[in-house]
Amino acid sequence: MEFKTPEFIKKSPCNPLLSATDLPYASSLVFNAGVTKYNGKYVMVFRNDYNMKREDRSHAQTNLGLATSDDGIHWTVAPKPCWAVSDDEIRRVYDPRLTVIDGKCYVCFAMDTKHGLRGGVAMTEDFDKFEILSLSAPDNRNMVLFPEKIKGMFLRLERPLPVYGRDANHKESFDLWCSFSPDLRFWGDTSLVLPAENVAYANSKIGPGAPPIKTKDGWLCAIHAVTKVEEELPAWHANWHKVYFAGLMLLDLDDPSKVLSVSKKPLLVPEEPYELDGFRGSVIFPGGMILEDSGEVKIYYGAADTVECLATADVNDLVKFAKNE
Ligand code: BMA
Repeated sequence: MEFKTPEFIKKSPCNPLLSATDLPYASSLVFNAGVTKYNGKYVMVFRNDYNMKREDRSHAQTNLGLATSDDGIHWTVAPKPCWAVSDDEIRRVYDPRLTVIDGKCYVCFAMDTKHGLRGGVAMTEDFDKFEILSLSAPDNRNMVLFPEKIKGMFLRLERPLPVYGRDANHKESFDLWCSFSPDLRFWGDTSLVLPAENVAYANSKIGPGAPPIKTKDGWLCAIHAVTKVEEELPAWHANWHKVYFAGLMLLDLDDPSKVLSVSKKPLLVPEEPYELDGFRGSVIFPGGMILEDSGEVKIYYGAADTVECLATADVNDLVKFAKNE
């Protein structure tokens, strides 16, 4: 399997944009951020794992941190974390994705609980108070919201983790689904969007990455796609055998449950030192995409579960790539 990030993608010379040493509070790993533009600023909510042993994050604690920026490249981290939940039932909230709809910022997040993994949607106006609007039944996560209602309904992509139901050849293979909601609380009309076996660079799970951006050719969506490999990959812990790529797909503008095309090759391939070496090397996990007026798209991604990074590309090149042209 020899993949390369395509030439039209520019990984930022400022990478990593954010790492543990940039935080004014306890931090071990800073990654898998959601990013959007809100009230004239770039806003990032990132995952911060702290209090961990270098080779073991199973007992690490997690909070969400806030950073703001005027250019989307240089970030100022707020003095304290913006969201942390942990009690008898909830272990942590993580992997946020941000979508602004009608002037309000919504955060999709994953939640580890004593009784399974849940995906949720919260609303915030100040990045200080987060009102949880809905939480899924276990196991489900990697939710992303579309930036507008479609035919009067909110829409989210999501990635359930079926353990018993998946057929024998695809036991550990999870797919990308979507659900509709009239109010962001009640979700239904769930359907399968993209099965993992339809992604050429995944032999394991896939999932939604960044919230979709609208183009004239369809909704442009980043996904993550996981390939298991024989050899052990560099990581701070033993026995790591997965490569996480970013890929792209286009969904129908009027009916986003319909896939128009999926890139046959990965969009972002782990190849830089900060992507290959870290808590889990070879992991690229996209969580935010911003379309600028110039046509540039900023793609934010967690690298190696250790740092937060940026890649840029022209929107037309991304659409062509998603269409395999
Ligand atoms: C996924 C999620 C992500 C993480 C990735 C690689 O299943 O847990 O938070 O970045 O694994 O470890």
